[in-house]
Amino acid sequence: MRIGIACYPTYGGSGAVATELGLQLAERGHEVHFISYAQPFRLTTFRDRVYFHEVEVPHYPLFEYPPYSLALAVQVGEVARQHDLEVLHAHYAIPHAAAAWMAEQMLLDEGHELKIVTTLHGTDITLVGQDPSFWSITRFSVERSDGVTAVSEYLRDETYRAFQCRRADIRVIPNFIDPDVFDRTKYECHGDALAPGGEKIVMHISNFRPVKRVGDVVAVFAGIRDTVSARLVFVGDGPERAHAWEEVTRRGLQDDVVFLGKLESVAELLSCADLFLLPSEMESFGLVALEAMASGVPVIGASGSGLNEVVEDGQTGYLHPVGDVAAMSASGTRLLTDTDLWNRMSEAARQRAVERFHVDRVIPMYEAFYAEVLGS
Ligand code: GMT
Repeated sequence: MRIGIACYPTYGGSGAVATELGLQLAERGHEVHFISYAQPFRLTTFRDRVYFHEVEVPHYPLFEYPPYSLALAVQVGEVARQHDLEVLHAHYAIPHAAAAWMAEQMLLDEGHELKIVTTLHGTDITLVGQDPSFWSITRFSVERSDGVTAVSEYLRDETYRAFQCRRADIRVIPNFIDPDVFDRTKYECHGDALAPGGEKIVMHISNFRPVKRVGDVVAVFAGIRDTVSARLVFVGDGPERAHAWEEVTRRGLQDDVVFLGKLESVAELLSCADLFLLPSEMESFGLVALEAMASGVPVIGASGSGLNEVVEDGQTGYLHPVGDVAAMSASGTRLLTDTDLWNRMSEAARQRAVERFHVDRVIPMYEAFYAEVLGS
């Protein structure tokens, strides 16, 4: 198949999933064309059958807000014409699904039929899409896509609830991992540098948006630190980093917390983690929790959203209500002080990640879905 992928190129879940999916599809013999305003951050080396098309938005004095969605629609149309694309896969509804629909309409006038598949990732539905400025276009884009997938049952149900998209038959295709990449036995752990005194390593990786509740990460760690010799390692960056640092200083934990900033070597870092914290207000899925589990790291997180479909409470980690930092600290302390329990959970986490979310199990679901949408 000849497939276009429109996605965000940045450090974040939807861009990571879109890029890994495209690379896997190319390895399976498909021709893949990425379309975005910059090279996706995980697309760093030459790969056979993989192409990148940059979207350029011209600057003009009248454009206080340069119309990226229009430039994207034009580029999707161009790439579809030049490479005879069959499917355009839009990752994150806003603006990719809307721009894809515009391109589809322009191409139809020329007799070129391009099918649009949209994958909903999370905040496009649960946060941004529900803003009154975007609600109706998000609903329209979902309903006008030829196929729609959501990364969890939670997100599918939330889409039906918030947008009443009765015309869309939303399929759940979960996120995936390559267990050969996320394998703690493959990397030399940097434990000596991160925890020079042999402390347990508690980790959080995110884009530090308010939804991640990084203040809770610090509070949960503080509770664990009361009884366990441990260090907290933050990876990533974003608007709440200053707030996280404030919480660290307010609690006098400066010597026990390290901020590494944005790093791409996530698998390597996870290989020396003992515990992963993800107390988000909401996660449609929680890809980073899956990456931690595949690396044999139990997860402590917040219940009530898509994370429940990834972390099996009491088996591969513990989930507690959003904001219940005391319960999260108690579970983390228990895990880090009971070696048998930790070994059991670490093994179960890896096993669940490999059995349910293996890349070789999930990519064929997308291939089958494209074929269904194409009617072949
Ligand atoms: O909030 C993020 O972490 C980024 C965001 C994105 O779209 O880039 O992540 C969302 O998509 C990921 C990949 O499908 C999911 O694993 C995350 O759970 C989801 N984030 C939220 O729902 C908050």
